Amino acid sequence: MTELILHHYAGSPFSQKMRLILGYKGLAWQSVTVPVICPKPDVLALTGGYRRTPFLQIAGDIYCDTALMCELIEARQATPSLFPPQSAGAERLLAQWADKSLFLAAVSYTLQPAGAAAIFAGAPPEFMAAFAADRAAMTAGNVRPSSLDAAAELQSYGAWLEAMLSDGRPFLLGTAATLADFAVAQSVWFVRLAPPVAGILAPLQRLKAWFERMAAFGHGQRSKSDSLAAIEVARKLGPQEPVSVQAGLGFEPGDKVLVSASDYARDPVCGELVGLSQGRISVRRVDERAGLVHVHFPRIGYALRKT
Ligand SMILES: N[C@@H](CCC(=O)N[C@@H](CS)C(=O)NCC(=O)O)C(=O)O
Repeated sequence: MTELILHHYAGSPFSQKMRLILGYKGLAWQSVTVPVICPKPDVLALTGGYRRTPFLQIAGDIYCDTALMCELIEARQATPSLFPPQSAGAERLLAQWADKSLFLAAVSYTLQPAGAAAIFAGAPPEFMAAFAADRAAMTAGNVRPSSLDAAAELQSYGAWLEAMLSDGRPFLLGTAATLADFAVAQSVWFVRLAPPVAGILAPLQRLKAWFERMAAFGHGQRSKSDSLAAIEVARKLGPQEPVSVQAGLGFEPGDKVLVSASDYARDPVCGELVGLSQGRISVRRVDERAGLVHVHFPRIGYALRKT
């Protein structure tokens, strides 16, 4: 099987979601560390403009957004499943809430001054300023909750999660972990990275035990690589996954299109449409360094327009 290459960085919550899923599935993967802020020239060589973290590469196929990565990893390695039949689809709904509402509350709360000082301990003040400017540009036009608003949300969300575990079940939807557990775990993990503010979770003892069960899945077998090697892999192997444009969805194969996230970090990826289904968009592009690549996005959460 061609190698899984995860492009990520240590402090990224969505990356932590994927690292834990790779651990749960017992998969081997190559690790490429990407910059925390722009510029990210080696990221863009592969993605064509998508700057969010993480993304997953298999040969010359580039998978953006953890929602899509989870579907792909499940297709590659079905057990243990992220979508067990007994959860009856509830895991996707809960994961979407966690990826949006819980994540925004957790990050906005944790990055208040005392939390940010812990998260960025040892970083020079210029980096802190550059980080703030980068994220402000990335979320321009979005309203970010104040730390008090975020604290109020997080307290309620924490209580909801604690209630789900109140009957003694080990995981949020029952006896086995599902996608929902991993989506929630990334935010709990991020809050816990900042001890000065992590006390907000202290009353939630069932959530604490649940988090420890999640952390015990580990990160799978990780080996270190780098962005230049990953670009070379793409150039050498090219895209491998078959793609096709389904009829009746408003687009034709070969349409020149722009794809952009609909919430934040809306930098567009421009290319030729080679794949479209109810769940996925795939765009063909040629990069000077990476050669021919297919960049894949989930259909939900991404705007697709003809240029
Ligand atoms: N919906 C996306 C969200 C990813 C996301 O927001 N990632 C954060 C890091 S955890 C990010 O991209 N931050 C800006 C950056 O890394 O440049 C996903 O599921 O992958």
